[in-house]
Amino acid sequence: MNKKIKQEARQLQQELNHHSHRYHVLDDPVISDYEYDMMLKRLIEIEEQYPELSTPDSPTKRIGAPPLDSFETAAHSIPMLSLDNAFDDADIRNFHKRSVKSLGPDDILYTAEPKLDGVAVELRYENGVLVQATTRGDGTTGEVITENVRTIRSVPLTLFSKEDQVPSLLEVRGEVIIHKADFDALNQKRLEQGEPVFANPRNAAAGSLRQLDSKVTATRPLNIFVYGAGLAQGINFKSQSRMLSILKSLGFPINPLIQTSISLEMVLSFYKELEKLRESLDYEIDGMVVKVDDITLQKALGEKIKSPRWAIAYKFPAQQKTTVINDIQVQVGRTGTLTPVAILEPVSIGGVVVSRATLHNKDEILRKDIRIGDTALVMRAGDVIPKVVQVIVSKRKGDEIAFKMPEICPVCKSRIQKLENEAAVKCINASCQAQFKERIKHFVSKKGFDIEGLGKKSVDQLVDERLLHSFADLFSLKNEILASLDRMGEKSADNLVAAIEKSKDVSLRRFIFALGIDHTGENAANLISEHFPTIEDMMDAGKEELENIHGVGEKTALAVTRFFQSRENRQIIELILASGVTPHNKRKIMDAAQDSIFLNKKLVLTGKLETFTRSEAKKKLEALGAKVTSSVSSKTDFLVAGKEAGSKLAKAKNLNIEIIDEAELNKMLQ
Ligand code: I6G
Repeated sequence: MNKKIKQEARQLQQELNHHSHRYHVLDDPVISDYEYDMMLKRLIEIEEQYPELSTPDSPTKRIGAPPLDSFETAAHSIPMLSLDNAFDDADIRNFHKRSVKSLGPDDILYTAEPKLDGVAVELRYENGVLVQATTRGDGTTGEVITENVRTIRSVPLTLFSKEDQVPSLLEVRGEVIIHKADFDALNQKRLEQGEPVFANPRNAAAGSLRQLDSKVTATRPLNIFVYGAGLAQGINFKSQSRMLSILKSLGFPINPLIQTSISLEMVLSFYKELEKLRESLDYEIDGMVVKVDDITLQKALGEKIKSPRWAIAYKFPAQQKTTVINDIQVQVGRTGTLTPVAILEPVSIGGVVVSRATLHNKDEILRKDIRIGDTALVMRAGDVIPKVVQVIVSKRKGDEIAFKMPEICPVCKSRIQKLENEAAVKCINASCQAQFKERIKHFVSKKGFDIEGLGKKSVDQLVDERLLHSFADLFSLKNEILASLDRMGEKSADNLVAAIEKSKDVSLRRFIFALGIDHTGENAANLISEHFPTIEDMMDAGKEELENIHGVGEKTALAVTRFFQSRENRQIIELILASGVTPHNKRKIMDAAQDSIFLNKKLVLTGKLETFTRSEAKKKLEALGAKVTSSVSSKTDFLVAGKEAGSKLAKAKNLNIEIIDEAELNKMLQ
């Protein structure tokens, strides 16, 4: 192998790790997804040809390794203790008093952080490279989950450190979490695929980390925040706050809400602030962790058998309450699935009144033995739909009624069917109004056409008023008719029509997702859209072609082909396209970029453009693989000079850079 290839591989690995950190940790990418994908593609090619260059810290390791038969275990160098709990301010004041009594001065400074509701892990870096990741386990010994943790994009595979400052050993501790929105999408996908749903984001994170096949873990939206260190050699931390800033500079994600070096009173007010913030955070927290900041003081306070004396968890009140199940109703979903829903005696949980809870399916009701009239423990967690945790059997009076799944659809009254190997039962009447309403809601939802102002009630109203008979009707709704509806008015009607018009510029990915085809959630829609340049290509594809797309399963392939076999569905899509909907596609853009003259070229735009705005031009050029920057340098390949171009034009001339005007640009774009 020549030296050049070796160098190229190392450089790609370093650059990709750097850009992955900018994207997943700093949320500040400086290159396009396309550029990243192209670099990764090249690295995969090299590593396939020269496997010896595929080092443990190579970004190609993010996609998973061959499956394991079982997990090995490893002892923690320093036990991962648990935390004592505090339940009110008095408990925290007592914690402070005990610390003062032991240490002397009463002006102890603390660090306070949100207590993430995830899975604790330890990451071991030797000479700056991630070599092992373990679960907390029983605190002394954990399971080795290195390959799974390598797939988490926000975990650095190598530490960001100057060569002479890399710690010879560093164990970092943190919490693996799944964001609420990602959790909802994951569960939605599992429901669509007939798999059991995860109870909460923590369970989903734990289940994902315990996969023997790391390729499965790689498909789960895991994230990490780190909060501390285990054994460390060649690096010294003076305080908790210094440790956090050093860990941040080494490339680890640190929770941005953490408060460092604060007084006891500030700790208590931060707790109140966190309680208020909790609902709006996009990940789940169940309290706050308070730590004595100075590590010399931490050492002086020491540890008990199971928990440190220098830290404590101030828990939030439980998000669970008991209430009575007044009824169990059956809701019809967009694919016809009947979902039983508990109608609850309204109860306030964490400041929100809860009156319904999902029961998922009849097997779940049987498993939990849920009956109408039962007193039940109900849980609400963030944005997740409230659910019944368990019934309190001791509160039964004997008049509770067992639930029976109806044999006909509660809305259209047609017969229902139980599908083989699935817990769900379905209304199979394709023109069931309840299904149709849900399909429209899905079509216009945020992840679909994202039509602002078209909420659930408005969809029900439009269907009830017989203004919608298919997706295509949405695009011919008229202001005057909408304005005459109850609770609408002229202004809302105009806004709605404008929002519908805006939604016509939609990605192929969203278009496919919006169609609500069975087993075709966001992920499948994305994979399919990357494969087919246009919707027409997708409509004409056979099951085999769809199945051959990596990540698309048989069920999805079958559902998609069935969907497009229907003449009615094809006609609806044709009508949608005829109304001006233009699905655009990354694959098409990537194909176009492959042979574009702008690929990897650096461009600067200056002066006034007439056929498009500066940002439109930038978008177009970037889609073709160009990098558009704001200042001219010797590295600039082209300067696009519009009318009244000034100093940039002069500089480009000076540097002998190729200058093109708007007409030429248009020609080149074509
Ligand atoms: O900062 C922390 C967050 C979460 C912790 C912690 C934790 O457990 C899940 N546990 C300990 C023992 C310490 N800090 C010191």
